[in-house]
Amino acid sequence: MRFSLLLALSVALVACDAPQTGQAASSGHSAHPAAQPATPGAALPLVAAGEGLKVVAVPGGIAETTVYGTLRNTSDQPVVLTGAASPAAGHAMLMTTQHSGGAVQMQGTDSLTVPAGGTLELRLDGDHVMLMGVSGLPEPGGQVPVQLQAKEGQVELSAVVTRP
Ligand SMILES: [Cu+2]
Repeated sequence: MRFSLLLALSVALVACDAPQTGQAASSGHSAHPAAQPATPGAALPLVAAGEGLKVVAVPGGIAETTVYGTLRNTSDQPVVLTGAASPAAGHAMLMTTQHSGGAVQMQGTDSLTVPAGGTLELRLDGDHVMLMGVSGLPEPGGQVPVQLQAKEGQVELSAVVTRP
């Protein structure tokens, strides 16, 4: 009786752990092993703040544009973004902007962090989400879904197309 109960328990644990394996292996903190890990695929606790997210309209022939605006983290844990996607773009990436002397240089980054309970400002000349291979962007005033991704899950927000 006791044996079969233990067996059932361990099977349940294995089944429970399986989808978490990759995350557990790469997670840097193990201070609370008993705490419930975030569920992969869960909705990230991010909302658009201020005037919301915007995406810059591009003339025909231009296939790259920028998503900017303010993201607010409504949780008490930092959200580390690791990627982005949009149905209006073939590819999306996180970028930072370096200002050195008079030069301004954009470069890809592996992550952008929205601090716990705080905001991350996405700017044309700062941290931003770059859409590449853009096609079928609506006219200014239209909206485009932008998915933000982290290890713990993702969230889909809406960006309003604005004139450059
Ligand atoms: Cu960029």
